[in-house]
Amino acid sequence: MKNIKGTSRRNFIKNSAGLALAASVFPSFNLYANHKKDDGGLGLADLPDYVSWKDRPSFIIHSDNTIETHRSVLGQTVITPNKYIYVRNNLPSMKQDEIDYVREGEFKDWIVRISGVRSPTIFKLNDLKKLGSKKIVTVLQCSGNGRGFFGHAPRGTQWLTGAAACVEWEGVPVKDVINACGGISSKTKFMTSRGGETIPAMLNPVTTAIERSQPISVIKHAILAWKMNGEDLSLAHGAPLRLIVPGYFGINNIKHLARLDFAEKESSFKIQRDSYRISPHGKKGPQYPSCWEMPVKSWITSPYSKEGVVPSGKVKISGVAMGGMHDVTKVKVSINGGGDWETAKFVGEDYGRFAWRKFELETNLKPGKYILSSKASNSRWQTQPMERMENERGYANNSWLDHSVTINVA
Ligand SMILES: Nc1nc2c(c(=O)[nH]1)N[C@H]1C(S)=C(S)[C@@H](COP(=O)(O)O)O[C@H]1N2
Ligand SMILES: [Mo]
Repeated sequence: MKNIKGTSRRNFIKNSAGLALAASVFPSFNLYANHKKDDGGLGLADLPDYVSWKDRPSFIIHSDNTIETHRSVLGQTVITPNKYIYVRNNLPSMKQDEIDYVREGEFKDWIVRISGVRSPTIFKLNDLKKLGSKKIVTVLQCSGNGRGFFGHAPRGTQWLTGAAACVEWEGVPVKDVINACGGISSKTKFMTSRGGETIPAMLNPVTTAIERSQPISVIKHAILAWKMNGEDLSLAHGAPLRLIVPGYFGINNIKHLARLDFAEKESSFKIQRDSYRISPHGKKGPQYPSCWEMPVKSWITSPYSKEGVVPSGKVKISGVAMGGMHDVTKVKVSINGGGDWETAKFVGEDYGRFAWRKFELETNLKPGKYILSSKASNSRWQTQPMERMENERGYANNSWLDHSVTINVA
């Protein structure tokens, strides 16, 4: 059996100081064996101001714009409370004064330009809200979640399991917006959305702006959301309006939504054309698949490092499982690195196919070392693979082996 990935020399050098400190605080720090980037919420850095309202101990801070939720924090509840939700910004998050600047303009409100429809329209947020609203629960997950387990240290944030959350959104269905604009042509193949971040004048928007396209089929479920878990969207998560494309990777869920377009072609902006492509090592370009639909995936959230050594006897193994585009129907758990599998039971609420579910398996463990793994399947018989799909930028990792955890039972 293949060993769970060790840490590259590069990461080791970067993190050895934090590790030494961590080891002195948690004597059982060896549980972090394959998670060396995890500072365990020890407070090695402060949260940046725009997310200072979040719960610091629950995060691994990779940078001001890449903040990951600790493994053991997810799955305590099905829906992830806002203060525990990861943050990822390609461009710095919009500031309140930038949003106010739009609001103080001609329309006296946040505006979204809808084009590629029969009657192109500039909507004020307040008027959008009058078109109707619905709630939907989805998994929000960065395409690079699990990148830290790849063997070739792909460029980008070394996310482990915590660039993911399960969130209830509230907003207007995109279909209702299209109808209010007189509909779209039958030739339409893509929906393209753009974030409202101010692009400095010396930069070319084509290479810097956040603009993403998805196949037009996404309008079946997509919404323009202004609420996240019952609260108005925060600056960090895309105030005041955000596109939600259920089942699609995080990057398609455009924050600070400023434009929505319908067209025959996908966007030619760099972030759509060249970035977020699942390409073989050393290759890139628009001919490779875009980070769109998320695959079936699960991972164990407890028992995990924070508890230190796990007492022997009855142990409850739990985690989260998502079906991608289809309902998650089954999760199997192994305590011996994938040698034998037992079916876990789902617990907690079922919020539908785009949410994740919590699973649990109770078992008796004698003292020793165990490799815990989980493997999910969905209603289309798609099952989490043992191996990740190798790719240059380390996207879409759903390997059960990579996401396994080692525990010491005493
Ligand atoms: N406007 C805008 N939308 C964006 C981004 C961004 O930088 N700007 N980042 C994307 C990426 S890569 C991810 S993973 C998610 C992160 O959402 P969160 O910060 O609310 O967790 O937002 C996506 N939407
Ligand atoms: Mo992302």
